[in-house]
Amino acid sequence: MDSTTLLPPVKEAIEQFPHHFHEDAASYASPLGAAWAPGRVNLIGEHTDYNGGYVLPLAVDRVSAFAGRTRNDQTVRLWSTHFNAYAQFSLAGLPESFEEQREKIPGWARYVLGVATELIKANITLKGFDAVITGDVPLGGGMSSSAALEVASAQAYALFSNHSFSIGEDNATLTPLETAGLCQKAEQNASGLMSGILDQAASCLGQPRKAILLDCRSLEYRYLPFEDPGVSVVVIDTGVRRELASSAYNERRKQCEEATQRIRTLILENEPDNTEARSIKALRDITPEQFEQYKGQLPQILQQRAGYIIAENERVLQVVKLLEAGKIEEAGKILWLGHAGLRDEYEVSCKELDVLVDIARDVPGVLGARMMGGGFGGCTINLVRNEAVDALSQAVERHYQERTGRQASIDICRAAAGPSYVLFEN
Ligand code: GAF
Repeated sequence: MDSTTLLPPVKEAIEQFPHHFHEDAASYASPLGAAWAPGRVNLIGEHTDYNGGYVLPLAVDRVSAFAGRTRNDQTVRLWSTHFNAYAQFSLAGLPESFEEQREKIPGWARYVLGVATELIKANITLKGFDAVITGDVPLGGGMSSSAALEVASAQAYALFSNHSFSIGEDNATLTPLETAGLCQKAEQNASGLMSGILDQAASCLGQPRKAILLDCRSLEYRYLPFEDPGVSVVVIDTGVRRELASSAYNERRKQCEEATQRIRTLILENEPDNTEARSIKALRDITPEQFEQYKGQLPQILQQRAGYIIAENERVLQVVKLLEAGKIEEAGKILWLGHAGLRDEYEVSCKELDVLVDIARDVPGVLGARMMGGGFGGCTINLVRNEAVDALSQAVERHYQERTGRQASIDICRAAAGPSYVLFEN
């Protein structure tokens, strides 16, 4: 591969490798190689993944990248350009040694250790390697930097284990969704966030100019053309990072499970002949009509949580229909509704996210905006007519700092491919 065509973080990782790992090529078991995977945006379908519902993400043109060489032993040594720090762990003794090793390494390296652990649990043999990690997915910024890191790790293990296993569609050891599932478990074990599969699946399945409609229950997916040349996907980062976000996330997950159980019980008590109700496992299985009928018997908080999820799942299907009919303007309108639900019913927004969405609402040519990802910080996603991007950017510059005391940053993203790698000759 011509190195001039490589993505900037991949190039950077390749350039940085000799500065951080000094041994000469002869002491390694492979030539220099690089592996990378993208972050994601989610058009609609927030918090629906762990409720067995639908999501509509795209992988984006921002990646986490590894460049390195295979070692002759079972050690993994990493240098992170983001954190200016080394980390090291051993593949020997995994999965048993996972928890002990996790406590000894920094947070970012735990994802890489977590992925090794899941691969080894899946009976895959790995080799140690040295690598530099770079990336241009904003860290903790709502574009799934951690999923990008996990999926890039999986791709790096495949590459540096001399392809003892492969990731991909035809005849590969792991399909993209199997890889996503392993990376999801790695995320949960590394960070304690009981995440769904949205982020890792989007990273694994990415394709240029395509959105991915994923059914998180059946794991069936299909691609939707997403290439209106007149509309940009604009991501605006609030600059807010909240440490406690994962406990609130896990709490939402529990509330959804509780709401499901209660509604199921109510249906079974009131409709003894409704055999289908016995198979209700998640909010995904409850229709809007059933919810309307029984919601009055739920505690207020569960009513709100379940109401949001059931409506959001419907919103995904509406957006899909509208995009397929070429009605992007109408699709955009649904994003505003999604935000209102996340703010008022699911209560995972924050002042800064709400301010960004309010600012966007006042800019003509913004078709829709909403907070994206787990919430409590991170970013908003905005569908914006190209000619309105500058106006949005100016409006954010003018009003965001004044209303929040913070600085926001703006990015335009394009739908991009999933994980990949390159291996050089020497
Ligand atoms: C986070 C999680 F990791 C995802 O699984 C998903 O639940 C998302 O929040 C909310 O839609 O990114």
